[in-house]
Amino acid sequence: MLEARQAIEYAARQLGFSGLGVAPAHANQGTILENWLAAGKHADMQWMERHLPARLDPELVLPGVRSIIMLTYEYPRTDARTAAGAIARYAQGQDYHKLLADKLADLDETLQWYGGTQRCFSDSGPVSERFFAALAGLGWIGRNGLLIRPGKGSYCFLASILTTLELPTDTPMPNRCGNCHRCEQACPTAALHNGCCDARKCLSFWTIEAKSPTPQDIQQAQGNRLYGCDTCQEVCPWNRPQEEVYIDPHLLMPAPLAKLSTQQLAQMPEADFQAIFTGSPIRRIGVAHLRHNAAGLSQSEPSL
Ligand code: B12
Ligand code: SF4
Ligand code: SF4
Repeated sequence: MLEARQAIEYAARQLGFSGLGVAPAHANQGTILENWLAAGKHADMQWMERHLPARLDPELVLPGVRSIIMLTYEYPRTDARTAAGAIARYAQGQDYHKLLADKLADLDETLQWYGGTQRCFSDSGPVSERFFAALAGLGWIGRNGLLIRPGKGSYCFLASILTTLELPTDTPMPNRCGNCHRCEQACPTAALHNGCCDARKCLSFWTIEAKSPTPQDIQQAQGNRLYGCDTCQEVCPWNRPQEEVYIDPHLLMPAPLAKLSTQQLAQMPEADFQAIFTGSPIRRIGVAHLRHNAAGLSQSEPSL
């Protein structure tokens, strides 16, 4: 199946993916995820408990799966500030779920040509994307929990293609964090331990995923984070620009978003929210959560 692998590598490059690696589908993931869930570190993301069996056994996601193709897609590295506060770099432009789903559908077609049946995801299905990306030799899991690539750092989306084809696999690379602990030290809520993030403390969770109001101690640490948090990536020495990479212009911040003030956001009418955020990943949290985040900004000291 060398020919299929070469074809998919070529097609992925043409579609703008920056890296591709292949992992065997039936690798043992150990107990990290189970222990994380058992300790309640997923906060109120109940769907993670439901996904556990499929996360540990890709056969439940695609019967007959043999290989998992992991891909990286770069997002902007420059910070994403609005007049009100910071948006996580990955979320400043168009919604990557849709952008990558269309590209993954093209890659699916290429693999069908070689007789494969596929299921494709990017942050949209029960797949341990970081585990398989590391196993596919794309990088290592840093102490900030993210996949880090030598020369390119961690500012990338991961996408996965489960396929029934048996493709040549790649070799994992050693962890290069060394004695560095900058991410753990810089995290404003001490959410990082042993390469895992405790969502109950993580500002990314509270400003994006949480369904309940932010506890006061977390809100005090919010600083100028309007949506998501990049602190544990900003301090990582592997994210100092090294290689030039292609950045998809769809992922850059549109001008109307950059101009929004805290007051406009905190009082934003639903109709304005729909007009400004349709097509953005931020739309998913809804206007009430965005207003809540904006209110948190005005109550805390800037910290980025
Ligand atoms: C739930 C989730 C969150 C939660 C929980 C965070 C967490 N760290 O678990 C919240 C909402 C807080 C969150 C935040 C963020 N997230 Co998030 N998130 C996810 C999601 C959906 C599942 C992650 C998960 O299962 N966590 C639980 C832990 C225990 O499982 P795991 O991360 O898979 O860990 C495995 C590996 O660590 C592995 N492992 C550990 N050590 C080693 C060593 C070796 C050698 C190997 C082989 C494996 C290995 O074992 C674990 C079990 O399989 C993934 C998408 C996906 N389907 O995987 C995106 C994902 C991890 N998130 C992503 C991003 C970008 C972010 C943010 C940066 C967004 C932001 N700027 O605000 C932050 C970063 C926070 C952080 N430091 O992790 C990207 C990461 C890209 C990358 N370069 O790694 C992903 C992959 C989405 C995507 N497809 O692009 N996220
Ligand atoms: S995203 Fe922010 S709050 Fe979450 S672990 Fe990283 S630095 Fe800490
Ligand atoms: S900041 Fe240091 S410890 Fe954290 S992920 Fe980067 S290299 Fe590893």
